[in-house]
This record gives sequence, C-alpha cells and structure tokens, in this order.
Amino acid sequence: MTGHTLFGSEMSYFSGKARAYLRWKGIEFTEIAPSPAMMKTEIMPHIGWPVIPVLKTTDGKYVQDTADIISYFESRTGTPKALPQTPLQALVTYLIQLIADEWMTLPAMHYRWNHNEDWIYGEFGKNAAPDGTPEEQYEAGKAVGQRFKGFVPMLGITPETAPGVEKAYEQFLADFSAHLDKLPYLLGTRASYADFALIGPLYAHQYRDRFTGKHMKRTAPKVADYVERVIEGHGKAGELVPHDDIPASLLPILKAQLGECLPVLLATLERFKEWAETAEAKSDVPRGVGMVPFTTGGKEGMIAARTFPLLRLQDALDAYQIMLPSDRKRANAFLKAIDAEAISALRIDPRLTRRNYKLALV
Ligand SMILES: N[C@@H](CCC(=O)N[C@@H](CS)C(=O)NCC(=O)O)C(=O)O
Repeated sequence: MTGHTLFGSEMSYFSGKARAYLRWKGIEFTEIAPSPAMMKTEIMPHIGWPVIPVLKTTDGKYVQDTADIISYFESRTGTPKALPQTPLQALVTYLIQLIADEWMTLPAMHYRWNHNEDWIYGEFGKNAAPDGTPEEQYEAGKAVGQRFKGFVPMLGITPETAPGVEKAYEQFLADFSAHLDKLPYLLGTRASYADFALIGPLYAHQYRDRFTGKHMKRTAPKVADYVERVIEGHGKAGELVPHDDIPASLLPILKAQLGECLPVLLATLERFKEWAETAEAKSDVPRGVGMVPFTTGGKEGMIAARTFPLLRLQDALDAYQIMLPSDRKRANAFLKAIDAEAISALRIDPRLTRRNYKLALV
C-alpha cells in the first residue's frame, strides 16, 4: 500500500496514536498538518467537523477516529496484528485504550494549558502562519489554541483539582517506570495496540510539550525512552507475554486509572440512558450529557459527562461478553484484582456506533 495521507499534527494527541501505529505497521503515508484554511477545504467538507487525525486512503476514502484508522489497516494486512488475538489481552487492550484516550486527557490538558500555554501557541502558530513573525505566529497560534483551551474546564481541571491531577500523573509515571523495568512494551517484548493508544497522551503533550517533556525526561527517563521507541514505530520483533497473561506490573496502573475513571463512566451511562429514553432511533448522540462528580489524586470536582468514552467502554465490554466461560472466569479474577468487577455487569444500552463520523445510536 502506498500513498496514504494522514492529516495530523505533532501537537495533536490522537495524531501520535495513529502515526505510531502506521509506522509500526510499515504503512507508507505522508503526514500533512492542516492549516486553518485546509481544515475548511479538506477536513470540513468530508468529515463535517474540525478534527484530526483524518486518514485519506489511496483510493480517496476518508477515515476518522484512530480506532477506525487502525482497524482499516488491520483488516487488510497480515501479522503481526496490533490487537492481541487472545481474550484477556484483548480486553486489557480495550481498557488501556479507554484510559489512554479518555482519562489521561486530564493530565495532558492540565500540563499543556497550565504549564506550556505560551509555548504551545508558538508551536500552533508555526503551522497556522508559517511565514509570519514570531509575534504573528503567536497570535495565529492563540486563535487555534483557544478552542482546545476551552476544553479544560469541561475536563474538571480547576485550581482545586490541579494538584490531584498532578499527583495521579506522578503516580502513573512511577508505576509505569516500574513496569518498564521488566518489559519494554505494555504487553510484552513487542509493541501492540495498547502502546499506540498510550502514545496519545504521552507523546504530544507529556513528552513533546517543552516543560512537561523536561519533567518526564528528568523524573521518568524510562517512560521518555519508551515514548521515543513507540512513536518511531519500533517493537515489531518480540512477543506478547505467553498464555494470555497480563504482566503483574500493569495492575497498579489499571487499578488507579479505572478507579478514577469508572465512577465517571457509570454516572455518564446513567445520564446517557435518561437522554436515550426520549431520543429517536439512530439519532446522533450529544457530545455531553451534563456534569458529574469525579475524583483524581484525592481531589474532587465536576467533569463533563462526555458520551464518546462510552463507545470505548463498549468495545471493552464486547471483548468481555464474547469470552468463553473459562476465559471469562480468568477475566473475572483479573477484574477483581484491579477492583473493576463492575465491568462484568455493565451494558451500553442502547448501543452506540459511529455514523457520518459522529457518535450515534445503533
Ligand atoms: N476519538 C477521536 C478523537 C480525535 C480528537 O479528539 N482529535 C482532537 C485533536 S488530538 C481534535 O481535533 N479535537 C477537536 C474536537 O474534539 O472538537 C480519535 O480517536 O481519533
């Protein structure tokens, strides 16, 4: 396969996830960082809303959403498969994707907007106004960045919760460094889907943003080395851990992250069900259904009940539901070990899908 285009950016969370996967898979592609003008002419007419990354395939098909980009190639290419082919590792992969895509946005957005704001405006500006003076670039970057900065309060990041966000992130760095003492990738000696997902929060914001990146390299150098390996597409040789086992060193990470994220998902699910009672079949789903309480790093606040994470949760629940009884028994023991037994009884009802690049009822 040759000649795919990835509309993405070095500064973008989900572009890193797609880029790491495409490199690892050996897909030939050109990455183009869309200027504000190109967002209007290339992205909006095809996708309907301003978002990256977007893949334009050699035959002119547009694919948006990193999970869809990965599955587009996975269904057309051979081994190694990004997604583990064994049941418990597949479930854990979807749980890591859920955390990486939807919960680690908190530290990513906090550090970018509370510690790197002026710097990131300059970076956005290099793309928005490539021929401008540094001042012009700063202003152009600010115009682009304001939209993303606007997501910060919706993620519950306030002066009260910020110390909790930092505490949870520091704990993650310590736990993940301990894992990397034992294994070079999340699920073995080769990279897999979960690693690409984790590059979302870890590359653009936590590694590449100037001040946060310095912090990572100083306090968690093994995590910084990992980010470099995965974003470069390394980790093709090697194996996933045998017997569908999950490395014990991942348990503290899953326990801590799901411990914070699951209560928000449960509260969101309740709100979503209430909304769905009066919604028309197959209708688009609103991006948020109100605000719900949350806790991170011991600090309490209110966070938007975003609906998209329910789609990522649905993937994890499907992986659990299709298990054979013997695998489900192992999965139950695993969920107990990470205090996430609630997952075994959960259903997204009505089910979610994506239609016209938007979240919708099935
Ligand atoms: N779930 C999507 C998320 C894509 C996404 O949120 N991209 C960000 C940039 S990293 C964006 O463009 N957001 C615009 C918005 O959410 O309105 C994926 O996995 O691709």
